[in-house]
Amino acid sequence: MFRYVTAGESHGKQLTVIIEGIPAGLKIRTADINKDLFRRQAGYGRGARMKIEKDSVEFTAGVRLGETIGSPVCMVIKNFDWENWQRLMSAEPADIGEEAAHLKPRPGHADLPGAIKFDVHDIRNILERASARETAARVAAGALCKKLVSEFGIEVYSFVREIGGVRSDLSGLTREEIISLSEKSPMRTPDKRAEKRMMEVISGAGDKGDTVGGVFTVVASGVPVGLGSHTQWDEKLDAKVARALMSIQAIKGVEFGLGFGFSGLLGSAVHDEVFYSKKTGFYRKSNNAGGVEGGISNGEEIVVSCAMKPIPSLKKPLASVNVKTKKPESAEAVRSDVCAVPAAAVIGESALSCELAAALKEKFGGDSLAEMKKNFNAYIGHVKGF
Ligand code: EPS
Repeated sequence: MFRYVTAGESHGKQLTVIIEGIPAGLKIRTADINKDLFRRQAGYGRGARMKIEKDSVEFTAGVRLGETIGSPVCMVIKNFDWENWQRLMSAEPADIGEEAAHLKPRPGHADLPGAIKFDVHDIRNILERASARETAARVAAGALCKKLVSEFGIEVYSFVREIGGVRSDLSGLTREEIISLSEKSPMRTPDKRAEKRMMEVISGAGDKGDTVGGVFTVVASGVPVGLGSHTQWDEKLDAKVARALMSIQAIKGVEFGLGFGFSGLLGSAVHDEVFYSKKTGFYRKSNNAGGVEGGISNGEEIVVSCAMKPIPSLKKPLASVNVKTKKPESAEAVRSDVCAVPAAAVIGESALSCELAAALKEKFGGDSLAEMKKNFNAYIGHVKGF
């Protein structure tokens, strides 16, 4: 059984993540986790909050002498901004004054449906947890899972395909070039010309108090054939990955491989024909399926893209209604990011890594990493002999 949960409010004391099902014997250091936390904080278009936070984890359970011990792994990340919010976020009863209440819901945010559902007028109770700050905890879980899946030859990376309508041109780039160019780019995109235009669009939108969204792609290479199953709807690997990605704040669309592009083309033009050679076994010359057929990984790269909506916290707010007075008012104008698509790409890597770790654990079991690898190697032997 593999699962993870997070806790923590955006301006609360800390974020916490607990991950169950990581086998014993996985070597892990805080630096492995902090590397991805740092990548998540980067990117042109982030707001002032990122200057306050410097995310790093502390392991509080499940790791001893640099190795997992098979018990639940717990990691905490301090919110440095909490210093400024202690009174407003106090766990003990405190008089915070009526004027502190956030009463004007932002269209596109969890504010209004959350307030109605949880029966609160001060929307802070909703926005604190709906905030994308929570994703730092998920990235910590993802970094641990990335380390686990790398033991099985799986590498996960991401890049930004589009921001504010500006598309990157990936033609002619190798996988290695896409990875290294994206890693160096403030937009996490391999196309320098598009990067410049994306930054212009972001600064233009920011100047007008507006926000922009975009599309990122997450890739996992080295995934063996046979993760996930066609036999039941909720065992399909693509369904599980799509759920994990869709749950990232502000994601409104998820597609595998050609995705929506499949709909207008003929079957003969899109399906990845099957070839065989003694050396490589079964293989494909294209990967429109995005590495999953019938809910099962097919041995090709898993390629999944996500559309992120523009962040709903606008400095120049949209029309709304005060939830207390019911009078029309502009939505609350709060500090936020103009664009967080590059950060979302890193979060996407984490979501995919967690699902792949879960799928590996389900298929190969094992309480220790050595046991899991033994089972994995036996299966790979079967695949090679098929
Ligand atoms: C967020 C609003 C901003 C972002 C935050 C998500 O925070 P604040 O309200 O403190 O300015 O910076 O993202 C993070 C803190 C983060 O670590 O990604 C929101 O409302 O969702």
